[in-house]
Amino acid sequence: MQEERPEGIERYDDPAGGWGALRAVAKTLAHQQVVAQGAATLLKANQPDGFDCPGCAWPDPKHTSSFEFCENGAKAITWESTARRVGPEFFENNTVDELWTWTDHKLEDAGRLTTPLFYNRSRDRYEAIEWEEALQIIASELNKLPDPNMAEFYTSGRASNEAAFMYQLFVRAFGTNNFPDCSNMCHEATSVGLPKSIGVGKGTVLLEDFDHCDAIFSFGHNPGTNHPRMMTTLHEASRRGVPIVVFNPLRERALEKFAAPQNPVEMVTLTSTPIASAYHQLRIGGDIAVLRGLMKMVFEKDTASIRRGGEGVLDRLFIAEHTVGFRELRQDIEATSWESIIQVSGLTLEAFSSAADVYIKAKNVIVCYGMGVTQHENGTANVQQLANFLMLRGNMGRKGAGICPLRGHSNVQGDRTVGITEIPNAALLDGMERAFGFRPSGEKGHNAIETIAAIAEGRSKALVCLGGNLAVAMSDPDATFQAMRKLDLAVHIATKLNRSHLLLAKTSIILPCLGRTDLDTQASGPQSVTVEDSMSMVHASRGFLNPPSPLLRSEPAIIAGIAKATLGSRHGIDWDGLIGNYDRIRDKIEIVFPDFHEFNRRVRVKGGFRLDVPASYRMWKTESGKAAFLLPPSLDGDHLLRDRDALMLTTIRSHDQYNTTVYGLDDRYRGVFGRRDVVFMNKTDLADRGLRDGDLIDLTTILSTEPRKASKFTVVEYNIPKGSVAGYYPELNVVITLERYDRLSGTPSYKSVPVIVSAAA
Ligand SMILES: Nc1nc2c(c(=O)[nH]1)N[C@H]1C(S)=C(S)[C@@H](COP(=O)(O)OP(=O)(O)OC[C@H]3O[C@@H](n4cnc5c(=O)[nH]c(N)nc54)[C@H](O)[C@@H]3O)O[C@H]1N2
Ligand SMILES: Nc1nc2c(c(=O)[nH]1)N[C@H]1C(S)=C(S)[C@@H](COP(=O)(O)OP(=O)(O)OC[C@H]3O[C@@H](n4cnc5c(=O)[nH]c(N)nc54)[C@H](O)[C@@H]3O)O[C@H]1N2
Ligand SMILES: [Mo]
Repeated sequence: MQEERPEGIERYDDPAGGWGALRAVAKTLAHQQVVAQGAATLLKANQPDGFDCPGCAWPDPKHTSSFEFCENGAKAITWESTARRVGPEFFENNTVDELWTWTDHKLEDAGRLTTPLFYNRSRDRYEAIEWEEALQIIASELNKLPDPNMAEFYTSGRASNEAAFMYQLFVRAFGTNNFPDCSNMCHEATSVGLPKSIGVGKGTVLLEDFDHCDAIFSFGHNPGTNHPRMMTTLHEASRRGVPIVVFNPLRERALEKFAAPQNPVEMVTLTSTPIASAYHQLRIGGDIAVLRGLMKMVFEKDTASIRRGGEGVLDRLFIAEHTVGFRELRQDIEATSWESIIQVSGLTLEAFSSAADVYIKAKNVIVCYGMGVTQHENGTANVQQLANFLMLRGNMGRKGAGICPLRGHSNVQGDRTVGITEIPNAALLDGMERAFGFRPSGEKGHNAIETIAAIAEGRSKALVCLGGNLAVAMSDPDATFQAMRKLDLAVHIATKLNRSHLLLAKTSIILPCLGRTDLDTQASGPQSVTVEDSMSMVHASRGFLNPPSPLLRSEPAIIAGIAKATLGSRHGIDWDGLIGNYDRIRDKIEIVFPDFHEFNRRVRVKGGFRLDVPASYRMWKTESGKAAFLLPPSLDGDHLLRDRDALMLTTIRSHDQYNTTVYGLDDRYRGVFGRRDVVFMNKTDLADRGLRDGDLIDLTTILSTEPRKASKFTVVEYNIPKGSVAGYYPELNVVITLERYDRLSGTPSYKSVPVIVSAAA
């Protein structure tokens, strides 16, 4: 009997990758009308003289590789290099009021922006404006503010090092540290959590460490969709017999089995390689419980080994020589009951025992993790417990072992490195003084959450966005949209139209910029920019396509334009000189951040260079000078959920989206086609609520002062642990209230939202 499923929900039994991935790319190329040019463009991605793929921050084998096929990289590139255009006529035909009713997909799919735009309220239309006039309006609005701290300067992680550095220079010269950043919604828990543990807020492994590891533990990331080139690494590791232990509430297909499109045998024989050696479906938000359980199991096995006259299973030398806090941690973990660990994590004692055996048996272990770990109220603690777990056996700072956060945007890590931070340290201020002869303010500025609060309360009146789609990416669109409409000035530097641009301020301006794939020509000729990947490798990126319109400017040039108009000759910065040749920007970066010594020379070496990560050679830049075992939070909070009959909601990316950019409506590997208005639920949870597969439901937030509701989603019976629900970002951001975020890092709790699920009203 054919089982009856909701519309658009199908079984998907194939491996990830394979022919399905090739077919998807052909379809994307056709849709964006870039077949001829597009195919050639793809071949330039991540090549020594080509551009850095804007798809993700996974490194390349020295950026010298032969072409690596990547379905979602191809989507990101063709989405940018589309033949579609959004010019003045587009806005003549569509009022902002009409555009507001368009979907996020349709807005961006309209094509590349071609001209600076100024919003004309009397006609409710964006209209073309000359660059100089736009820059003068922005300058006069910014200079009108009684206090520079009333302006907010957002960065999305696609900006190059050069653009980000120019931006922080301008903003600091203007006089504020208000730097909300996409990183605040992403890996801030890593940037804040790891320095306390190991003295650096970045990953410690290099790509070649994967060739030497004996086990990989994967927590809360979905590489088949979000870091597809990582599948090459996991595929190789699996074929080498390396166990890959996965902790993820959903059975992500690419973590189960993968057919490498570059492997002719798998392609022709329709076979694939298993990826996970063990797959543990923990409850959403259960990572602290899982890590407590894993460490408790390691301690029990250690005690047992010593009782038998063995040496134990811990790396006692490493712990004694390199760490502090071990005894307190062990005590705390051993005092946690198995009962609570099992209840909160949703995993069995046997699961913990087998995972601990893999961990103990392996000489070198790498832990990889993504948003499933960071986007929780205890996101920072989650990251720190991963470090604890690794350090029990000295898996930090040696070949084949370490921690590997999977960064988001292709240069989100680099933007931070070159000064996008709301909390400048003394080294940064000293560096700026050395390079530019003025000392910027050291006062703490706003992160993303604080920015929205400041705008909502009228304390901030101007917002400049270097890319991104802040309003849609943030929690609670009701509150966020309302806030943004109260601004005096909104400026968006962007490649494509999105909803944030339609949240009108008194003065609204859109400035169209070049993308990664576009040729950037300045006074001295064609320019390269630089980016830093997830493994702290810095390399050059050069676009080569003819820009979509002669009016477009590069991001660094736009920032210099705003700076010159706003600051005039203040601080005597030669804005035009810096833009004329980006080598000069890099010379300044090198003065501010000595880690970039000989920047221009080293970035011209094939493959680029690595920034210093002291923890990767066991140098701990912490307060104590040692790596620190830090105590995890307790598991007590969990009863709040059970008492209220609530479920924990997580929000995830589909296979056809890039953050708020929705390429299409399919989520192939999860068997969802042509729709995104679904939530995944466990069979028992459905039955308990008298619900059936395909019913319409509402989700209501609890444990927040102002509850929010998401209405009329279709429920899909799914293989997900009891007590857990999952659905798509950004559609479900409506139920994530602004007050739910990690107090240590400011990261919104996008992946643990307590909700009540009921039949749709
Ligand atoms: N194609 C594509 N590539 C991208 C992006 C994109 O949108 N599209 N976005 C880029 C950006 S900015 C980022 S940050 C990364 C994001 O990359 P990922 O971190 O892979 O992104 P997500 O889809 O948010 O979710 C990750 C996984 O966490 C799991 N998860 C959910 N809740 C929990 C939990 O409580 N515990 C655990 N252990 N796991 C959980 C989900 O099931 C999912 O598999 O990718 C980057 N690359
Ligand atoms: N519920 C929920 N919310 C989330 C998340 C989640 O997992 N769940 N994830 C969070 C995460 S990890 C992140 S990183 C944020 C993402 O937040 P953002 O980085 O703000 O959002 P994006 O969707 O990546 O931004 C897309 C826009 O960037 C612009 N753009 C694209 N390329 C370029 C370029 O080269 N230059 C310029 N100037 N503009 C460009 C285009 O106009 C496009 O519309 O969302 C966060 N929000
Ligand atoms: Mo991200």
